[in-house]
Amino acid sequence: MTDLQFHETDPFAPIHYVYDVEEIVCSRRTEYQQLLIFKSRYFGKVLVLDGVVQLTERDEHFYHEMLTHVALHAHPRPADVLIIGGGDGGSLREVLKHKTVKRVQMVELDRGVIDASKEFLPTLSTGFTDPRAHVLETKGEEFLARTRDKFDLVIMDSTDPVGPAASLFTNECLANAASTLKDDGMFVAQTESLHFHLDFIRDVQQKLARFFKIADLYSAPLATYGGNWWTFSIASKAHDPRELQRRCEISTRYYAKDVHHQAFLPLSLRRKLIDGKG
Ligand code: AG3
Repeated sequence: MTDLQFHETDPFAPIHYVYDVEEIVCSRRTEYQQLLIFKSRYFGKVLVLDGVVQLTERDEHFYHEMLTHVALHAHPRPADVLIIGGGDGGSLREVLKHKTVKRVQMVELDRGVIDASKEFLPTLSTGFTDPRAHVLETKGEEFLARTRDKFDLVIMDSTDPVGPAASLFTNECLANAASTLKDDGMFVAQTESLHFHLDFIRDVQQKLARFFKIADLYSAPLATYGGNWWTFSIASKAHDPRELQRRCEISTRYYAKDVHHQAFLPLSLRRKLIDGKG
């Protein structure tokens, strides 16, 4: 134990973690939120927004690889990708690993997160200098409501769906996400823990099923998010997200072909949890 500790105040989970802090790297108020980066001996640098841990250097690859590569491999040729949120750059870094990707539009409201990541999280923010990356500072739901661009893939890398991020999961916003996709487009969002947020996950799955041919759910083990059994809701207009359309040729630490298959909920469990049957 160190003398200095960080007590997480997660308004969306019935559990709160305490971290040993080695050093405060950055603590500042952005235009929208309180931003803290501290260093922990085990987790490396930890990014915290408004008291909630967003990522740690130790386990962020589980989250960012799984949020991005499942859809990127289930789509035959992802070229135009939209990332909503994700200002730390972790998702952007992963998306840019794919040579098929020609353009990534990131829509992040808080420039302060991008700036802090560029300054203090160099392993996350590598993608911002890539010529394929474009950043727009505006609200995700507003961008989706008015854009005329068409994408192969929409990725929602949001904070917990309480407060500002709640408006990304409304019927209206998800319908707009569906219409901004091409005919064989895919959508994926981080959707919290199966242990703690089942009602939220069910709600998102039911909404997605209205706007897409396929709505499905997969998970990844996260060390640092309350509930740990972390989910990603994926939806698709044509291709089955459980199937890989392309060989996995990129370098990853956790994502792999067999991880892709194994990550999806067994159908019997899905029926029970999401459809309330069986
Ligand atoms: N976005 C998901 C953060 C969830 C945090 N929740 C929590 N700790 N209870 C992370 C953004 C990383 N790019």
